[in-house]
Amino acid sequence: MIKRLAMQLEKNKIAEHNDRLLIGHQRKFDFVAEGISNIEEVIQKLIDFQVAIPSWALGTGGTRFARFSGSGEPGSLEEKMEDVGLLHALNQSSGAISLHIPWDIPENYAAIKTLAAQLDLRFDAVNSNTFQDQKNQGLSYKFGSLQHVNKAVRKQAIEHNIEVIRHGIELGSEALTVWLSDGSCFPGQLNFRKAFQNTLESLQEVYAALPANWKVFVEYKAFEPNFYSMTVGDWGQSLLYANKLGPKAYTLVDLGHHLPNANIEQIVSLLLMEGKLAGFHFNDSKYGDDDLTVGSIKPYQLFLIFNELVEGMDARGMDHAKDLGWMIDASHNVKDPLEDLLQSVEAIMLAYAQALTIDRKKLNAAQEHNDVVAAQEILQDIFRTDLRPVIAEARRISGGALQPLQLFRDLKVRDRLVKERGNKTVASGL
Ligand code: LRH
Ligand code: MN
Repeated sequence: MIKRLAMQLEKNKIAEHNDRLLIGHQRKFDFVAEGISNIEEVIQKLIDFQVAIPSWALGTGGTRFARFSGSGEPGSLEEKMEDVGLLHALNQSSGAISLHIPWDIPENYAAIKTLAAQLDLRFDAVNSNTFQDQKNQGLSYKFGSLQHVNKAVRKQAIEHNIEVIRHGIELGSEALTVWLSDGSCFPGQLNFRKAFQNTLESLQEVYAALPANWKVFVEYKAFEPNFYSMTVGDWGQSLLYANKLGPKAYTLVDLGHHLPNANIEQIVSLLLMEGKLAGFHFNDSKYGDDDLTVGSIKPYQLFLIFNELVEGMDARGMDHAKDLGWMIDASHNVKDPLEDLLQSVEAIMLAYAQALTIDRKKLNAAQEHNDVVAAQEILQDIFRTDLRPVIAEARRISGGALQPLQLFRDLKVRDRLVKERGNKTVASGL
Protein backbone atom coordinates (compact mmCIF):
# COMPACT_ATOMS: atom_id res chain seq x y z
CA MET A 1 0.00 0.00 0.00
CA ILE A 2 2.88 2.30 0.84
CA LYS A 3 3.97 2.48 -2.80
CA ARG A 4 0.55 3.83 -3.55
CA LEU A 5 0.87 6.11 -0.50
CA ALA A 6 4.25 7.37 -1.60
CA MET A 7 3.11 8.00 -5.12
CA GLN A 8 -0.09 9.70 -4.18
CA LEU A 9 1.70 11.65 -1.53
CA GLU A 10 3.97 13.24 -3.95
CA LYS A 11 1.77 14.39 -6.74
CA ASN A 12 -1.16 16.30 -5.28
CA LYS A 13 -0.14 16.63 -1.63
CA ILE A 14 3.15 18.32 -2.45
CA ALA A 15 1.57 20.68 -4.96
CA GLU A 16 -1.06 21.77 -2.40
CA HIS A 17 1.66 22.25 0.23
CA ASN A 18 3.80 24.36 -2.13
CA ASP A 19 0.81 26.45 -3.24
CA ARG A 20 0.09 27.27 0.40
CA LEU A 21 3.70 28.40 1.02
CA LEU A 22 4.53 29.93 -2.38
CA ILE A 23 4.04 33.67 -1.72
CA GLY A 24 6.14 33.66 1.46
CA HIS A 25 8.77 31.52 -0.20
CA GLN A 26 8.96 33.68 -3.35
CA ARG A 27 9.50 36.82 -1.27
CA LYS A 28 12.33 35.25 0.74
CA PHE A 29 13.86 33.66 -2.37
CA ASP A 30 13.83 36.88 -4.40
CA PHE A 31 15.47 38.72 -1.49
CA VAL A 32 18.40 36.29 -1.12
CA ALA A 33 18.75 35.48 -4.85
CA GLU A 34 19.32 39.15 -5.61
CA GLY A 35 22.74 38.92 -3.93
CA ILE A 36 23.84 35.72 -5.72
CA SER A 37 25.42 36.36 -9.16
CA ASN A 38 25.49 32.64 -10.16
CA ILE A 39 22.01 31.75 -8.81
CA GLU A 40 20.95 29.67 -11.89
CA GLU A 41 24.14 27.61 -11.77
CA VAL A 42 23.77 27.15 -7.98
CA ILE A 43 20.18 25.92 -8.29
CA GLN A 44 21.06 23.47 -11.10
CA LYS A 45 23.93 22.05 -9.04
CA LEU A 46 21.61 21.64 -6.03
CA ILE A 47 19.03 19.82 -8.17
CA ASP A 48 21.72 17.43 -9.51
CA PHE A 49 23.18 16.74 -6.04
CA GLN A 50 21.85 13.48 -4.57
CA VAL A 51 22.64 12.14 -1.08
CA ALA A 52 22.56 8.36 -0.50
CA ILE A 53 20.52 7.18 2.48
CA PRO A 54 21.96 4.31 4.55
CA SER A 55 19.69 1.27 4.61
CA TRP A 56 20.84 0.63 8.20
CA ALA A 57 19.53 3.94 9.52
CA LEU A 58 15.80 3.69 8.77
CA GLY A 59 14.96 2.23 12.17
CA THR A 60 15.68 3.41 15.67
CA GLY A 61 19.32 2.96 16.69
CA GLY A 62 20.62 2.23 20.16
CA THR A 63 23.68 2.07 22.31
CA ARG A 64 25.15 -0.73 24.43
CA PHE A 65 22.98 0.55 27.23
CA ALA A 66 19.58 0.51 25.55
CA ARG A 67 17.57 0.74 22.35
CA PHE A 68 14.14 2.37 22.64
CA SER A 69 12.37 0.94 19.60
CA GLY A 70 10.27 3.18 17.40
CA SER A 71 7.13 2.10 15.54
CA GLY A 72 6.17 1.61 11.91
CA GLU A 73 9.80 0.73 11.17
CA PRO A 74 10.62 -0.99 7.85
CA GLY A 75 10.77 -4.75 8.38
CA SER A 76 12.19 -5.64 4.97
CA LEU A 77 14.50 -4.29 2.25
CA GLU A 78 11.43 -3.39 0.20
CA GLU A 79 9.95 -1.32 3.04
CA LYS A 80 13.36 0.36 3.60
CA MET A 81 13.44 1.34 -0.06
CA GLU A 82 9.87 2.68 0.22
CA ASP A 83 10.96 4.84 3.15
CA VAL A 84 13.88 6.22 1.13
CA GLY A 85 11.41 6.73 -1.74
CA LEU A 86 9.28 8.83 0.63
CA LEU A 87 12.27 10.97 1.64
CA HIS A 88 13.20 11.43 -2.01
CA ALA A 89 9.65 12.35 -2.98
CA LEU A 90 9.66 15.03 -0.28
CA ASN A 91 13.10 16.59 -0.92
CA GLN A 92 14.16 15.33 -4.38
CA SER A 93 17.73 15.07 -2.96
CA SER A 94 17.73 11.49 -1.60
CA GLY A 95 17.75 9.54 -4.87
CA ALA A 96 20.07 6.73 -3.73
CA ILE A 97 20.27 4.00 -1.08
CA SER A 98 23.43 2.39 0.29
CA LEU A 99 22.95 -1.26 1.31
CA HIS A 100 24.74 -3.14 4.08
CA ILE A 101 25.30 -6.88 3.57
CA PRO A 102 24.11 -9.18 5.19
CA TRP A 103 21.61 -6.82 6.85
CA ASP A 104 19.95 -6.17 3.43
CA ILE A 105 20.49 -9.19 1.17
CA PRO A 106 18.18 -8.75 -1.88
CA GLU A 107 16.21 -11.96 -2.40
CA ASN A 108 14.88 -11.09 -5.88
CA TYR A 109 17.17 -8.71 -7.79
CA ALA A 110 14.68 -8.03 -10.60
CA ALA A 111 11.88 -7.10 -8.18
CA ILE A 112 14.22 -4.90 -6.15
CA LYS A 113 15.45 -3.10 -9.28
CA THR A 114 11.87 -2.58 -10.48
CA LEU A 115 10.92 -1.10 -7.11
CA ALA A 116 14.02 1.14 -7.19
CA ALA A 117 13.10 2.43 -10.65
CA GLN A 118 9.50 3.04 -9.50
CA LEU A 119 10.82 5.07 -6.55
CA ASP A 120 13.46 6.84 -8.72
CA LEU A 121 16.29 5.42 -6.58
CA ARG A 122 19.73 4.08 -7.54
CA PHE A 123 22.05 1.87 -5.50
CA ASP A 124 25.14 3.69 -4.15
CA ALA A 125 28.11 1.91 -2.55
CA VAL A 126 27.43 -1.51 -0.99
CA ASN A 127 28.93 -2.13 2.46
CA SER A 128 30.55 -5.35 3.68
CA ASN A 129 30.35 -6.48 7.29
CA THR A 130 33.15 -8.43 8.92
CA PHE A 131 32.62 -6.69 12.27
CA GLN A 132 29.93 -9.17 13.41
CA ASP A 133 29.76 -12.99 13.43
CA GLN A 134 26.73 -14.21 11.46
CA LYS A 135 24.73 -17.22 12.71
CA ASN A 136 26.03 -19.85 10.27
CA GLN A 137 29.57 -18.41 10.12
CA GLY A 138 32.49 -20.88 10.41
CA LEU A 139 35.24 -18.76 11.94
CA SER A 140 34.90 -15.77 14.32
CA TYR A 141 35.99 -12.20 13.69
CA LYS A 142 36.57 -11.62 17.43
CA PHE A 143 40.23 -10.87 16.79
CA GLY A 144 39.70 -9.22 13.43
CA SER A 145 38.95 -10.19 9.86
CA LEU A 146 41.30 -9.10 7.02
CA GLN A 147 44.13 -8.57 9.58
CA HIS A 148 43.59 -11.88 11.39
CA VAL A 149 46.67 -13.96 12.27
CA ASN A 150 44.78 -17.03 10.95
CA LYS A 151 44.84 -17.16 7.12
CA ALA A 152 41.51 -19.11 7.10
CA VAL A 153 39.72 -16.24 8.85
CA ARG A 154 41.20 -13.75 6.35
CA LYS A 155 40.05 -16.00 3.49
CA GLN A 156 36.49 -16.11 4.94
CA ALA A 157 36.43 -12.30 5.15
CA ILE A 158 37.81 -11.89 1.61
CA GLU A 159 35.10 -14.20 0.26
CA HIS A 160 32.42 -12.18 2.07
CA ASN A 161 33.65 -8.95 0.46
CA ILE A 162 33.64 -10.62 -2.98
CA GLU A 163 30.09 -11.86 -2.34
CA VAL A 164 29.08 -8.28 -1.49
CA ILE A 165 30.56 -7.09 -4.80
CA ARG A 166 28.45 -9.73 -6.57
CA HIS A 167 25.25 -8.39 -4.93
CA GLY A 168 26.26 -4.87 -5.91
CA ILE A 169 26.90 -5.79 -9.54
CA GLU A 170 23.39 -7.29 -9.78
CA LEU A 171 21.88 -4.05 -8.43
CA GLY A 172 23.92 -1.63 -10.54
CA SER A 173 26.09 -0.34 -7.69
CA GLU A 174 29.66 0.67 -8.66
CA ALA A 175 31.48 0.80 -5.33
CA LEU A 176 32.31 -1.32 -2.28
CA THR A 177 32.80 0.33 1.10
CA VAL A 178 35.10 -1.59 3.44
CA TRP A 179 35.04 -0.49 7.07
CA LEU A 180 37.12 -2.80 9.29
CA SER A 181 36.58 -2.93 13.05
CA ASP A 182 39.96 -4.73 13.12
CA GLY A 183 42.56 -3.57 15.65
CA SER A 184 43.55 -4.26 19.26
CA CYS A 185 42.42 -3.32 22.74
CA PHE A 186 45.69 -3.63 24.63
CA PRO A 187 49.41 -2.91 24.06
CA GLY A 188 51.23 -6.04 22.98
CA GLN A 189 48.07 -7.71 21.64
CA LEU A 190 48.92 -7.03 17.96
CA ASN A 191 51.98 -6.77 15.67
CA PHE A 192 50.98 -3.58 13.83
CA ARG A 193 53.20 -4.29 10.78
CA LYS A 194 51.87 -7.83 10.29
CA ALA A 195 48.29 -6.63 10.83
CA PHE A 196 48.82 -3.97 8.13
CA GLN A 197 50.42 -6.44 5.72
CA ASN A 198 47.73 -9.11 6.28
CA THR A 199 45.05 -6.46 5.71
CA LEU A 200 46.76 -5.13 2.57
CA GLU A 201 47.26 -8.64 1.16
CA SER A 202 43.58 -9.42 1.84
CA LEU A 203 42.39 -6.14 0.31
CA GLN A 204 44.49 -6.89 -2.78
CA GLU A 205 42.41 -10.06 -3.32
CA VAL A 206 39.20 -8.04 -2.88
CA TYR A 207 40.59 -5.35 -5.23
CA ALA A 208 41.32 -8.00 -7.87
CA ALA A 209 37.63 -8.97 -7.82
CA LEU A 210 36.43 -5.43 -8.61
CA PRO A 211 34.86 -4.91 -12.06
CA ALA A 212 36.75 -2.39 -14.26
CA ASN A 213 34.35 0.49 -13.52
CA TRP A 214 34.14 -0.13 -9.77
CA LYS A 215 35.82 1.64 -6.84
CA VAL A 216 36.69 0.41 -3.34
CA PHE A 217 36.25 2.91 -0.50
CA VAL A 218 38.58 2.27 2.46
CA GLU A 219 36.87 3.80 5.52
CA TYR A 220 39.12 4.70 8.48
CA LYS A 221 38.18 5.10 12.15
CA ALA A 222 40.26 6.23 15.15
CA PHE A 223 38.67 3.93 17.77
CA GLU A 224 35.67 1.63 18.62
CA PRO A 225 35.10 -1.19 18.84
CA ASN A 226 38.83 -1.55 19.42
CA PHE A 227 40.19 0.91 21.94
CA TYR A 228 44.03 0.70 21.65
CA SER A 229 44.63 0.53 17.86
CA MET A 230 42.53 0.34 14.71
CA THR A 231 44.20 -1.25 11.67
CA VAL A 232 42.71 1.45 9.43
CA GLY A 233 42.91 4.15 12.10
CA ASP A 234 43.24 7.45 10.26
CA TRP A 235 43.35 9.09 6.82
CA GLY A 236 47.08 8.47 6.49
CA GLN A 237 46.74 4.73 7.01
CA SER A 238 43.73 4.56 4.68
CA LEU A 239 45.65 6.53 2.00
CA LEU A 240 48.60 4.14 2.42
CA TYR A 241 46.28 1.21 1.61
CA ALA A 242 44.60 3.10 -1.26
CA ASN A 243 47.93 4.05 -2.85
CA LYS A 244 49.33 0.51 -2.51
CA LEU A 245 46.11 -1.08 -3.84
CA GLY A 246 45.82 0.95 -7.03
CA PRO A 247 43.77 3.52 -9.00
CA LYS A 248 40.37 2.03 -8.06
CA ALA A 249 41.00 2.45 -4.31
CA TYR A 250 40.04 5.62 -2.41
CA THR A 251 39.76 6.94 1.15
CA LEU A 252 36.27 7.37 2.67
CA VAL A 253 35.81 10.13 5.26
CA ASP A 254 33.23 9.41 7.98
CA LEU A 255 32.95 12.72 9.88
CA GLY A 256 32.62 10.88 13.22
CA HIS A 257 35.76 8.79 12.87
CA HIS A 258 38.38 11.35 13.92
CA LEU A 259 40.20 12.12 17.13
CA PRO A 260 38.90 15.28 18.88
CA ASN A 261 39.65 18.60 17.09
CA ALA A 262 40.96 16.95 13.93
CA ASN A 263 40.97 19.45 11.01
CA ILE A 264 38.72 17.39 8.71
CA GLU A 265 38.47 20.12 6.05
CA GLN A 266 42.28 20.06 5.64
CA ILE A 267 42.19 16.23 5.32
CA VAL A 268 39.51 16.61 2.65
CA SER A 269 41.55 19.22 0.76
CA LEU A 270 44.64 17.00 0.64
CA LEU A 271 42.80 13.79 -0.28
CA LEU A 272 41.13 15.72 -3.13
CA MET A 273 44.54 17.10 -4.20
CA GLU A 274 45.82 13.50 -4.38
CA GLY A 275 42.73 12.37 -6.31
CA LYS A 276 42.11 9.79 -3.56
CA LEU A 277 38.95 11.11 -1.87
CA ALA A 278 36.17 8.50 -2.11
CA GLY A 279 33.46 10.56 -0.54
CA PHE A 280 31.71 10.83 2.78
CA HIS A 281 29.66 9.30 5.53
CA PHE A 282 28.00 12.47 6.76
CA ASN A 283 26.90 12.79 10.41
CA ASP A 284 27.89 14.96 13.38
CA SER A 285 29.40 14.35 16.80
CA LYS A 286 30.52 16.13 19.98
CA TYR A 287 32.64 13.41 21.53
CA GLY A 288 33.10 10.07 19.67
CA ASP A 289 31.40 8.33 16.74
CA ASP A 290 28.07 9.71 17.97
CA ASP A 291 26.38 9.41 14.52
CA LEU A 292 24.19 12.46 15.22
CA THR A 293 22.17 14.54 12.74
CA VAL A 294 24.38 16.23 10.13
CA GLY A 295 25.12 19.86 11.03
CA SER A 296 23.48 19.55 14.46
CA ILE A 297 26.65 20.08 16.53
CA LYS A 298 29.35 21.63 14.27
CA PRO A 299 27.56 23.31 11.29
CA TYR A 300 30.52 25.67 10.64
CA GLN A 301 32.85 22.65 10.23
CA LEU A 302 30.41 21.15 7.70
CA PHE A 303 30.42 24.47 5.80
CA LEU A 304 34.25 24.58 5.84
CA ILE A 305 34.39 20.99 4.54
CA PHE A 306 32.09 21.90 1.62
CA ASN A 307 34.18 25.02 1.01
CA GLU A 308 37.25 22.77 0.50
CA LEU A 309 35.17 20.32 -1.56
CA VAL A 310 33.95 22.93 -4.05
CA GLU A 311 37.40 24.56 -4.27
CA GLY A 312 39.17 21.21 -4.69
CA MET A 313 36.66 19.63 -7.08
CA ASP A 314 36.66 22.72 -9.33
CA ALA A 315 40.48 22.78 -9.25
CA ARG A 316 40.35 19.23 -10.69
CA GLY A 317 37.39 19.88 -13.02
CA MET A 318 35.35 17.21 -11.19
CA ASP A 319 31.58 16.65 -11.58
CA HIS A 320 30.17 17.56 -8.17
CA ALA A 321 27.18 15.25 -8.49
CA LYS A 322 28.93 12.14 -9.83
CA ASP A 323 32.62 12.01 -8.91
CA LEU A 324 32.38 11.52 -5.14
CA GLY A 325 30.19 9.34 -2.87
CA TRP A 326 27.73 11.47 -0.90
CA MET A 327 26.29 9.23 1.81
CA ILE A 328 24.79 9.70 5.26
CA ASP A 329 25.81 7.36 8.09
CA ALA A 330 23.82 8.23 11.18
CA SER A 331 21.92 6.49 13.93
CA HIS A 332 18.72 7.71 15.54
CA ASN A 333 18.37 6.94 19.25
CA VAL A 334 15.78 9.54 20.26
CA LYS A 335 14.31 10.93 16.99
CA ASP A 336 12.04 9.62 14.22
CA PRO A 337 14.53 8.17 11.70
CA LEU A 338 12.83 9.76 8.67
CA GLU A 339 12.56 13.20 10.29
CA ASP A 340 16.23 12.95 11.33
CA LEU A 341 17.28 12.02 7.78
CA LEU A 342 15.23 14.92 6.31
CA GLN A 343 17.11 17.28 8.66
CA SER A 344 20.48 15.75 7.72
CA VAL A 345 19.87 16.12 3.96
CA GLU A 346 18.75 19.73 4.53
CA ALA A 347 22.00 20.50 6.42
CA ILE A 348 24.12 18.94 3.65
CA MET A 349 22.30 20.86 0.90
CA LEU A 350 22.63 24.12 2.88
CA ALA A 351 26.40 23.69 3.39
CA TYR A 352 26.81 22.86 -0.30
CA ALA A 353 24.73 25.90 -1.38
CA GLN A 354 26.80 28.17 0.87
CA ALA A 355 30.07 26.79 -0.56
CA LEU A 356 28.77 27.37 -4.12
CA THR A 357 28.10 31.06 -3.42
CA ILE A 358 31.53 31.93 -1.98
CA ASP A 359 33.28 34.57 -4.12
CA ARG A 360 36.38 32.47 -4.89
CA LYS A 361 38.19 35.32 -6.67
CA LYS A 362 37.85 37.62 -3.63
CA LEU A 363 38.89 34.77 -1.27
CA ASN A 364 41.94 33.90 -3.36
CA ALA A 365 42.94 37.58 -3.49
CA ALA A 366 42.64 37.87 0.30
CA GLN A 367 44.76 34.71 0.71
CA GLU A 368 47.37 35.97 -1.78
CA HIS A 369 47.65 39.21 0.25
CA ASN A 370 47.58 37.48 3.68
CA ASP A 371 44.53 39.61 4.44
CA VAL A 372 43.32 37.26 7.19
CA VAL A 373 40.38 39.42 8.25
CA ALA A 374 39.08 39.78 4.68
CA ALA A 375 39.32 36.01 4.13
CA GLN A 376 37.47 35.32 7.39
CA GLU A 377 34.77 37.89 6.55
CA ILE A 378 34.18 36.33 3.12
CA LEU A 379 33.53 32.89 4.67
CA GLN A 380 31.59 34.10 7.70
CA ASP A 381 29.42 36.43 5.61
CA ILE A 382 28.25 33.48 3.51
CA PHE A 383 27.84 31.21 6.56
CA ARG A 384 25.66 33.88 8.18
CA THR A 385 23.53 34.29 5.04
CA ASP A 386 20.26 32.27 5.17
CA LEU A 387 20.28 30.29 1.93
CA ARG A 388 17.39 28.00 2.94
CA PRO A 389 15.08 29.69 0.36
CA VAL A 390 17.59 28.74 -2.35
CA ILE A 391 17.59 25.01 -1.51
CA ALA A 392 13.79 25.18 -1.13
CA GLU A 393 13.54 26.70 -4.62
CA ALA A 394 15.71 23.88 -6.03
CA ARG A 395 13.33 21.38 -4.40
CA ARG A 396 10.25 23.19 -5.74
CA ILE A 397 11.64 23.23 -9.31
CA SER A 398 12.46 19.49 -9.13
CA GLY A 399 8.98 18.57 -7.83
CA GLY A 400 9.78 18.35 -4.12
CA ALA A 401 8.21 20.04 -1.10
CA LEU A 402 9.20 23.54 -0.05
CA GLN A 403 9.21 22.34 3.61
CA PRO A 404 9.65 18.51 3.58
CA LEU A 405 9.68 18.03 7.36
CA GLN A 406 6.54 20.13 7.84
CA LEU A 407 4.72 18.16 5.12
CA PHE A 408 5.93 14.84 6.59
CA ARG A 409 4.30 15.89 9.85
CA ASP A 410 1.21 17.52 8.32
CA LEU A 411 0.46 14.27 6.49
CA LYS A 412 1.07 12.18 9.62
CA VAL A 413 3.24 9.85 7.56
CA ARG A 414 4.62 8.05 10.66
CA ASP A 415 1.05 7.30 11.83
CA ARG A 416 0.26 5.87 8.40
CA LEU A 417 3.39 3.70 8.51
CA VAL A 418 2.42 2.40 11.96
CA LYS A 419 -1.10 1.64 10.66
CA GLU A 420 0.47 -0.10 7.64
CA ARG A 421 3.22 -2.02 9.47
CA GLY A 422 2.12 -2.18 13.08
CA ASN A 423 4.42 -0.89 15.83
CA LYS A 424 6.38 -4.08 16.40
CA THR A 425 8.41 -4.13 13.17
CA VAL A 426 12.14 -3.73 13.80
CA ALA A 427 14.52 -2.59 11.03
CA SER A 428 17.76 -4.57 10.66
CA GLY A 429 20.90 -2.46 11.14
CA LEU A 430 22.60 -0.70 14.03
C1 LRH B 1 31.43 2.26 11.49
C2 LRH B 1 30.50 2.77 10.41
C3 LRH B 1 30.65 2.06 9.08
C4 LRH B 1 29.42 1.21 8.94
C5 LRH B 1 28.83 1.22 10.25
C6 LRH B 1 27.38 1.03 10.20
O1 LRH B 1 31.34 3.07 12.61
O2 LRH B 1 30.64 4.13 10.29
O3 LRH B 1 30.55 2.95 8.03
O4 LRH B 1 29.64 0.03 8.36
O5 LRH B 1 29.18 2.45 10.81
MN1 MN C 1 30.55 5.12 8.39
